Amino acid sequence: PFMQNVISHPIFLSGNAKTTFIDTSPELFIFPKTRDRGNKTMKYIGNITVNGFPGIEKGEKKFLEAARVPSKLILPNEPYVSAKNILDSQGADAVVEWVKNQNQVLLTDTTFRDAHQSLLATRVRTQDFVNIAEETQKGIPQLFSEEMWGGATFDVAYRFLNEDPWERLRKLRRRMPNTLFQMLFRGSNAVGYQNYPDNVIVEFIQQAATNGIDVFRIFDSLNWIPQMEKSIQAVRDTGKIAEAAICYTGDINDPKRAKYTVDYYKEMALELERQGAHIIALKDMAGLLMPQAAYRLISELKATVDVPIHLHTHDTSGNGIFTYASAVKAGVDIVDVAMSAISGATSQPSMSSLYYALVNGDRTPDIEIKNVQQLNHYWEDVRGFYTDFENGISAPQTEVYQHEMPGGQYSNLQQQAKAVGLGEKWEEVKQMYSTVNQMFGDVVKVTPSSKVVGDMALFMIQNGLSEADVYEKGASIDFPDSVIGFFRGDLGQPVGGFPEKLQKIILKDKKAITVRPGSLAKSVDFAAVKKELAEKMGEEPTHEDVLSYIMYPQVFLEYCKMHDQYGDVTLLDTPTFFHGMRHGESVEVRIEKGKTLIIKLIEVGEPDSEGNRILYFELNGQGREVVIKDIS
Ligand code: 3PY
Ligand code: ZN
Repeated sequence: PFMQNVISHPIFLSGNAKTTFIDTSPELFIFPKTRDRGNKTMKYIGNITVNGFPGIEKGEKKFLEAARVPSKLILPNEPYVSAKNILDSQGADAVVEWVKNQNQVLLTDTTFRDAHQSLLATRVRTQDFVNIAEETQKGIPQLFSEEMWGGATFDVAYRFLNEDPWERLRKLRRRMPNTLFQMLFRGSNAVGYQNYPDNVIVEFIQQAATNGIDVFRIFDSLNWIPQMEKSIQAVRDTGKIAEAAICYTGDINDPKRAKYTVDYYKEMALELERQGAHIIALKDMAGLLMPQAAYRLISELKATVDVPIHLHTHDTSGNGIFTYASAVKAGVDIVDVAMSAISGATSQPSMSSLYYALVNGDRTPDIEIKNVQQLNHYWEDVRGFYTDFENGISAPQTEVYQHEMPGGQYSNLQQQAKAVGLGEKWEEVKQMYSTVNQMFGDVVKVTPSSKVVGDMALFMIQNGLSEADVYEKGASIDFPDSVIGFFRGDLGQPVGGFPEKLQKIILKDKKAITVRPGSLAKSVDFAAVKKELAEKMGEEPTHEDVLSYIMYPQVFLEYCKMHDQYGDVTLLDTPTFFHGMRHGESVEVRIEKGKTLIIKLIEVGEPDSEGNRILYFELNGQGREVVIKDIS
């Protein structure tokens, strides 16, 4: 029925309304939000049109078509029983057995997480996943999993995209009920860059599981197992799949590098299996695992542990497919790949390339390649929406074997360098990154330890410091906070311990710890934080809000402010979200089923003496004005 509110009710309009009328008709005080939503959306568009999107150079909005969604997917004759169906009906151990019984190599698609984290600064928006989610499940039901959460996606969603990452998870979960959802979990660092108290880790895992995560890839940025134990157990307690990761660094086949040997990796795998890992991931976050090393290491790991092995690499060197083909020969169970259009270089190797590398063999992935190719057309188009965030690497770079920078960090550090005016010195930054790694004792470099190495490299170049300078003048130098924290043991203990001389120089009179930082941290009182947050938000936060606020207090509050001001901007198409509108352009915003806002920008007025411009819009055919302060 048509809902009306009090001011349009006939009794009210007749002037006969008494106070009892108001008491007995509370539903009349529900004011529809539509007008508000329209205004907020126009405000957002107006602001971007006038002032541009932070971090993007202002320019003409390109003419981009909506991305092509496949129309001719080939469907299996019978419904496919997926890994997700097995998890839901028989539990995690049954999935493990199912994986072990496969002859084919299984695939995880990283398009929704690591691929765009590594190529497009993690900027792909929920809407661009939502629009292809159902087709992805329909077209490739055989995927072992879709990696779609965690890593940097969590804070980037709030920080740069004005999105709630939990909502992304729920939206995709509804559209892909038969696909395992995988996330990258930084052990004691959860989805942040620092250690959190144990009860935060456990609570976060439970909420992630409740909202739809099935496979948790747990790693520690220094390969320090004490930092992973709680997470492995917490995932097991939810009934989901605990995939514990070994981060790969160095080169097992280089006789000059004695730190990270085959035996080192084998021992770590055995310990993770003992800790209860359902699957062991070999996480080659920088793409350092060369083909012959892959054959050797996977063979050794397969002979050492009983659980399946899941290999992750980045294609930075251009050797990714060769590495995977060698690993497949050695018996790897699952590998990570991405849609071609968003694969290669610092991202994962291409799913369809790998398919043809293995076609007509005994371990060929059981996928419908024509479907994969059709889905790829969509990603060819979507990549065009994000050209502002490209990292500029379009060809293989074998230098990664020297600098060892993770694929997911490359574009981030590049941005960080630009922000401090070192954009021109990128080659030097890469060189220094490698020097710092050796100064630190050759550490595992992955978020957040990789960030510490990057921070130190930038710091040294900015201040014109050489390695020798650090040792000679270090006593009078204030090092970056992240570096001090690292040497204090805040991220845990590196393999082989800290280099003592440098530790003294950096810590000065501060004391280092050798125990797990989580064992010293006080548990978080969730009820108290909830109360504090409620006051700041002016409304009751959800449990997910509370967790986000604990991880990223400032970022989360900023997001709330933006959300109040602009409403749900996730519904805008991506070119409009980043570039606003052209004069005369119309966009459609589907705000709910059967309700669409049609917004047309008529004209942008000249600024008044205070810089305010009036923007003339039409909202569903009605003229509207929005005032925007020009700060561009
Ligand atoms: C992350 O932690 O975000 C990573 O991608 C590590 O490889
Ligand atoms: Zn990765």
